[in-house]
Amino acid sequence: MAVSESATLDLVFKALDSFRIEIPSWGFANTGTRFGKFTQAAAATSIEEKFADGAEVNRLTGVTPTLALHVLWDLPNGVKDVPVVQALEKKFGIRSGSINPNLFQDQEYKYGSLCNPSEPIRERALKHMLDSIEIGKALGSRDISLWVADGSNYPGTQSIRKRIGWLEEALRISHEHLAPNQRILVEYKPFEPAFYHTDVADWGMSYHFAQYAGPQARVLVDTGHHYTSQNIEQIVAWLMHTGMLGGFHFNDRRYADDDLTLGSIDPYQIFRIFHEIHAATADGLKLDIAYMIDQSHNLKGKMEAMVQTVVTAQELYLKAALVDREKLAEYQQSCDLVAAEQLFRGAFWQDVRPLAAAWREARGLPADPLAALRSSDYVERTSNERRSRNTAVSSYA
Ligand code: RM4
Ligand code: MN
Ligand code: MN
Repeated sequence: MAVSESATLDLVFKALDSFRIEIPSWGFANTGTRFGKFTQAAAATSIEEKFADGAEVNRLTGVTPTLALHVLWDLPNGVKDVPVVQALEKKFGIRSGSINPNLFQDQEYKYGSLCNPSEPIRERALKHMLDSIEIGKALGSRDISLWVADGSNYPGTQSIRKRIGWLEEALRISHEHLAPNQRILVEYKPFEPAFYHTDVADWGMSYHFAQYAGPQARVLVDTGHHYTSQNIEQIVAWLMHTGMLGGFHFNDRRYADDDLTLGSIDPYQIFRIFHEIHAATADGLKLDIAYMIDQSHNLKGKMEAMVQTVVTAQELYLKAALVDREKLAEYQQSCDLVAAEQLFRGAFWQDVRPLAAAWREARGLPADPLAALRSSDYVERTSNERRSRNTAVSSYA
């Protein structure tokens, strides 16, 4: 093997060994659009089945050792459900990942949760935050991943500024309850379910709230939560520069929060984000980034979509790791635009699939996890087991 080839393999192994990505429990359950749900026979109908599916994705890919949990969907009895989850961790060999408070589906939250004008409702929402933090502590999970669905639909109907103050206060109190290893990640989203204003609409607002909360709070970037053609890698660069990048919710989008599978519309964008991260790491920035998938698949098979996503994430992470950053820095310095762009895009165009397969084989994993899933009987078996429980269809009206 030529020296440069073995140097490349070294780089590939280092990059893939260091990459882990969290999968969401809700990616395995029946979901849909606001017009209806389309059920799948193999969809997980319980927390146990979500753990089983998550463990199978980890068995096939080797890089998804944690499962993100949504409190009301997965721990409907709050902290009391922790032993159930711990038993499943043991049984299936994967751990609980980020804890996602659920502040959007209770009737009380019609006009908001932590930003609701009613003090008792805000207190109820805060209590849910504190319960979520306790769940995180009990499960030994680090991140509380907070998405606040609050906002308003009609101009003049809410005090935007009062609501900022209420959220600041809730985050400050929540932060006081964190264990030393815990973090709060503040997610932003420009619209939906509120369409006139959302209380945490963009990264600047998340940044402010995270800073206000305290030193263990960071910003969470959900790639689906941006307006069309927004430069997400620039946001990522800013958050790394200021030490405020906490993690990602990965998915792809054509319009907004479509939750399409990662890289299905614009793989180059994810490559560009990973490039910023590799470059910052090489420049010595201390980063602690939680890579998480936030997708719900209602057209593709859930297991297939998840495995496809994990493999795509690895490939894009790897392509970005292979950018010759020293050369690129020279071209950037001398403003040789064409050379810089050719080098950058050249890394994106490389077919890294054989390299990823070589890494998997060396690590005792299936060389092609998606093919391995398709040739296994996992989906057929779980379809047969779960079919009778997957018949309920809910409608929009
Ligand atoms: C939101 C947001 C949150 C996710 C919910 C289900 O749009 O992305 O992270 O928990 O969807
Ligand atoms: Mn999200
Ligand atoms: Mn979303």
